Amino acid sequence: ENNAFNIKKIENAYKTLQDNSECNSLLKKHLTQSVVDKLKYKKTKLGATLYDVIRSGVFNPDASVGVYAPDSESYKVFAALFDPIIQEYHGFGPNDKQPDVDLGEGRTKELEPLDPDGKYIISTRIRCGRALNGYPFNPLLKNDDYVAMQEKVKKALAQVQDADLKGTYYPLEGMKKETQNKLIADHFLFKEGDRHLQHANACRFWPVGRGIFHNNDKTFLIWVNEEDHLRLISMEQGSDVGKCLDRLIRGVKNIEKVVPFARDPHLGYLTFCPTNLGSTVRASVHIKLPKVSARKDFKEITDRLKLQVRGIHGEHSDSEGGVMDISNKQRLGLSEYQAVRQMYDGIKELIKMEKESK
Ligand code: ADP
Ligand code: CIR
Repeated sequence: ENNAFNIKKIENAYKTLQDNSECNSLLKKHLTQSVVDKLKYKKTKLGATLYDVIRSGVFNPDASVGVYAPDSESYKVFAALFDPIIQEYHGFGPNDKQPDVDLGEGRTKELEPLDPDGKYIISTRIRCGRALNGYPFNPLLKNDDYVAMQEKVKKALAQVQDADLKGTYYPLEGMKKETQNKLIADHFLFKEGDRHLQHANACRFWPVGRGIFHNNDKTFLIWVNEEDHLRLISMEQGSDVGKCLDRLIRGVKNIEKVVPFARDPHLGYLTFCPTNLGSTVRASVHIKLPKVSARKDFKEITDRLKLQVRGIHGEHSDSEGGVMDISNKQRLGLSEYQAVRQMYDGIKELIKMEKESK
């Protein structure tokens, strides 16, 4: 509710952020006094306020971005804050339009294995996010929504046709801690207790309605109701990006036949975090590049190639044994296929540099 108390919280949050010299988030940069004054009285139809948008980044000054959209309307109502953040993260302006869907069907063969000898790349993963039509994002979902959404998705998953994609849905509720921790350690399942998500009010009623589907080989997986309603994932050992993408495309097509996904004409597929809008694709490799990654200008190199570097256990984790997670950075303003290519071309270049370094 946008009462005096909520407005006070927004004003205090603004001061806290601006006074924190260690905070470098996009939220801090773009939440100016004039943006606060413009947005502090606003509310979406479902009742989300500016405080709900910025809460995560206020409690986590080390965030790189710091904002989430409680519902899709938030991207419009709070555009004065989201637009400059989206512009800076993706290079996508308020009048730009997400291109039509192009998953790369029929062209996956162009993406030959990046490292056929297996000298640098350990594994490849491509994921995309989807929202179910008619539901807001986590902070506004009720216990019953989680239950209903999980049921819908389970029904859809039971209709998967392709033999290699068929699998089982495992709800988090009732899962043995041991099983859960093993799935997380092996990179298959989302982690629990992410403080960025928790402070965004995204973990309410946990573990109700949360779970994971996977095929027998654990090469096609779907996360249900973690950060996004759905995360569809294709992953495998080695560097065959084309094969990995082909499997993801078939998975997406199998599911979208039965569940309608939320798509916006301007922003493309809708996601909870603005960094994932549009294509929603993060294509990554687990890779070792001892020489190139030791260079002082490694960050400049990856920035130029539009690549994002994460640690071995994903976002906000550290590298281990020299293994990094490197992916496309941009997701909005380019097609799904182009997002995969951003990773593919960049990694190709990094491997070339590694080979040429002394
Ligand atoms: P997301 O990719 O969904 O944005 P994370 O960065 O948290 O989220 O990564 C989720 C999981 O996927 C982590 O366990 C991470 O180590 C794993 N992962 C990411 N890329 C790869 C890869 N190329 N090979 C194996 N596991 C990967
Ligand atoms: C943050 O701001 O650090 C978290 N809310 C996650 C942001 C999305 N992740 C990313 O692209 N690094």
